[in-house]
Amino acid sequence: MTAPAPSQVAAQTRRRRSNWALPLILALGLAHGLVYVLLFPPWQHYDEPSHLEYVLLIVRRGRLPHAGDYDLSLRHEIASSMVAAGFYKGQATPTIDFWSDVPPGIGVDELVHPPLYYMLLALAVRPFAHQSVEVQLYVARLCSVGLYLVVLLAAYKTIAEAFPRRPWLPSAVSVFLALLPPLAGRMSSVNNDVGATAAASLLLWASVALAQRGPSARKVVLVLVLVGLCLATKTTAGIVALAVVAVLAVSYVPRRRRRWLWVAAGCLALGVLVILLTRRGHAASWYTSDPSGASSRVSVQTPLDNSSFVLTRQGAAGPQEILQELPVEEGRALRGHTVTLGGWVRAAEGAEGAVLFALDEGELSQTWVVRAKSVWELRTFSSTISQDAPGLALRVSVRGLREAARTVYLDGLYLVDAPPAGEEPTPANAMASQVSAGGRELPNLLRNGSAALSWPSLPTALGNQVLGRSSVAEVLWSIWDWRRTGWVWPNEVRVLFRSFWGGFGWNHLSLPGSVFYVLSAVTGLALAGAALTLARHLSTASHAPSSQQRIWLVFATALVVGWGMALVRIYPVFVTMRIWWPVARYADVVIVPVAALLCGGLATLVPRRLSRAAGVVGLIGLLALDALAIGLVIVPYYYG
Ligand SMILES: [Ca+2]
Repeated sequence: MTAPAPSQVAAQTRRRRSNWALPLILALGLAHGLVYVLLFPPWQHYDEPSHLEYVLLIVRRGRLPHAGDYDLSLRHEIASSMVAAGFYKGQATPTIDFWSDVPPGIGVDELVHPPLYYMLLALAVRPFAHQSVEVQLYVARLCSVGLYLVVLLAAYKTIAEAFPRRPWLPSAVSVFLALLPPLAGRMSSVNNDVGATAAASLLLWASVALAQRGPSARKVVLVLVLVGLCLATKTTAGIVALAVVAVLAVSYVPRRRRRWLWVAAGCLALGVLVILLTRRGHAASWYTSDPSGASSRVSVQTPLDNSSFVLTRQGAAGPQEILQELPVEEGRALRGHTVTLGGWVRAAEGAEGAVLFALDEGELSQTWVVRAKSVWELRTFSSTISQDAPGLALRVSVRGLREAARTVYLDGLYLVDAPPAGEEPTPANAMASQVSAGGRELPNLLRNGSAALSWPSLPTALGNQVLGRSSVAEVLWSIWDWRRTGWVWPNEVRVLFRSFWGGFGWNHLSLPGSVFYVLSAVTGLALAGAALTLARHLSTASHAPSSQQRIWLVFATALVVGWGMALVRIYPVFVTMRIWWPVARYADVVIVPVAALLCGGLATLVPRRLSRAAGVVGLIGLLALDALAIGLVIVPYYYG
């Protein structure tokens, strides 16, 4: 008989340790999750009322609801419970009219989401269907806590599989996830992000196991089933899953053939680029959401040149509305000023009718309806901008207008920082970059007022796909329009950072500002450590087994896609409409790689002999963060 090899002994020790570590961590997560279930009064998480409404519609009807669906009595129950639970603390409380057929508002419609998470909760809530909506809410929250435990289990197993030479890392990562206060808050709420996080974490576990041990029919089927599960839960999880599986699949293409794959991918990218750059239908700097494939720009002879904007009532041959927002500081510089705006207007032969000009200043909007005739006419309006305008946008539209023009052409659209003079201001050149008014030339504050320039446009089927709240085309244009939108980045990164470490409820509760200085330092160190590990890994990458490289690839793909999607959600940026600052919850689907990055990164910086002490410090730090969150933020706000 031979003695077991040292590696086998180590593996046995690890197994023995994991035997008690994992149940303990799950118990910790359960206890923490339950504390957060009880800590938050009903409806106090992101869109919790409308997420629960989805569940209860399934329970009451025994079938899936469709977008825009509602049950009047259910709405009344939820809305009155919100009032009773102090939902409108610090704001005007709406009165619920029980005799009205119009359902009271309880938040944004969630019925557009895939149903899997809601179906799961409906199964659990069904036995309590005769109880009050609050009881049903708490039952649903308990299901979410169950999914929280799934995430902790998946995290432990994923990291154990991925980094067998770091036996302490699975515990560190899963304890971090079990104790991170905002995550415990979100994972104990009713929200499909909870289901998405669980589904995506399971998929990452299966993908890492496949990468580590090599593919087998059973593993491949499991991964594909989990991709389906992600897609059926939430788009964010589905996109991460598809990206991870695609990258994993490519990594199994033999090296020689992979070169051809790169060539093919390069050709495809080039093709897409050519299509983007040649399909230049849309007028640059002008936004339209309907239908984004229909061009806002046509060749029509105008008083200035032969490029014209076009609007059509049906939105078939052209959009129904175009809009341009000034860069924030330019719009705000006009506060209190009287501006003059206008442009050339003509309807197509036999398509005469109304067209609306609007100057949007956030809540306020100044509008003018004019009749477009079959000859070119110059229209001029003026308005004084309010002192508190958040920004300024010009909109021209036939949408929803009575007797709207069927097809209307526009050119030389302008906005100048001057009150109307005696003589009508006129675009002074073909580009409409200058406007002559009262014997002088003023700069046109609108870009591309003559529709002379164009933006790349997408095929309608792709451009009209909805990403979050807006179309793919709008998102791409606004990224392209970085001069106007680039200012959001520093603020956006700050919002993501703060909501990750210390945002609660609807992100209306936050840890005190000073705590974030410490957290910035911790995050900075962790990222530096992770970068160091990555550099070391890359310098020895050719020696590393390919399974290890695949695991890095899976994690890197998940991180880039998960956080990339969260960042892109800010687009399109219009200060004259509401800006929805994306919060860290949108990246929860990749919370396991994030925790691995932070814990692993910090550990890299600690000498091996101090690692146990560092672990204890980390644990104390997390408990302190939790104590601060509960004692300084959550309890004083709800129970103070
Ligand atoms: Ca023109």
